Amino acid sequence: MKIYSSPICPFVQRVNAVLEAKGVHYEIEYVDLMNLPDWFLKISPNAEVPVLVTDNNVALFESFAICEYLEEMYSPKLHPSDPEKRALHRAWARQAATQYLVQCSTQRSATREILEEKTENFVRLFAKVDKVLGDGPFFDGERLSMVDIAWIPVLHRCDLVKTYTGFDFLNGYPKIIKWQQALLNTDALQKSVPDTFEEHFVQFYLNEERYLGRLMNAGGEQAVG
Ligand SMILES: N[C@@H](CCC(=O)N[C@@H](CS)C(=O)NCC(=O)O)C(=O)O
Repeated sequence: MKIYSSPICPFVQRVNAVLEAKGVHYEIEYVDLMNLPDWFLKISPNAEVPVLVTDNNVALFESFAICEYLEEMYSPKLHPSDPEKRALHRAWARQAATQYLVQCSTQRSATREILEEKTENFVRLFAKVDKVLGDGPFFDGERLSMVDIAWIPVLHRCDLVKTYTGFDFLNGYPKIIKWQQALLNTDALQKSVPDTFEEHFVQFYLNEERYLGRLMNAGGEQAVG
């Protein structure tokens, strides 16, 4: 199977992490989002990545639907078997996924004021999940599940922003930070992005046009105060 991809797309990362957690073999082809080729537009109804072309040559789109397809097709199962628990996991996975683009937009803020305003909205996500997180290390205890994977793109990006700029979206949420650290150590996260991920991330989100880029170049949150 083949996944059509873009290096820093969170929706792609979610699908890749499921493929990695299940040990499914796949190929990756990057498409240029600024210049989408006609053949890609024919297989991607919304002109978006990810698209996963199955071994039966069927092109699947929408990351949520792709993840559910992979869950039905391949072991180990990442959803709990109990239907109520599974419904709750899907609901908490959706909380994260609906914020992928909110996080992207927050990270792209041009000024400190815009960043703070957007952060206030974005971090509501953490206040909600903080109330249901258990003792960890993962969302549902010892076992990595589908809901963890939906949170990987969000928590991975929070870590990069903190590392490079000192700006901490997770300030005040020690339980979420512990969960984030557990996820950062999984193969599913490590292998869900290309080797050049950080380079692309820094180029796109931490350039001089973004407040976070200027913060990084000034030596980070502490230096700036
Ligand atoms: N709802 C879609 C969203 C996918 C999406 O927004 N992908 C972005 C990249 S992260 C994209 O391809 N945008 C098209 C563009 O930038 O032209 C999904 O879950 O797969």
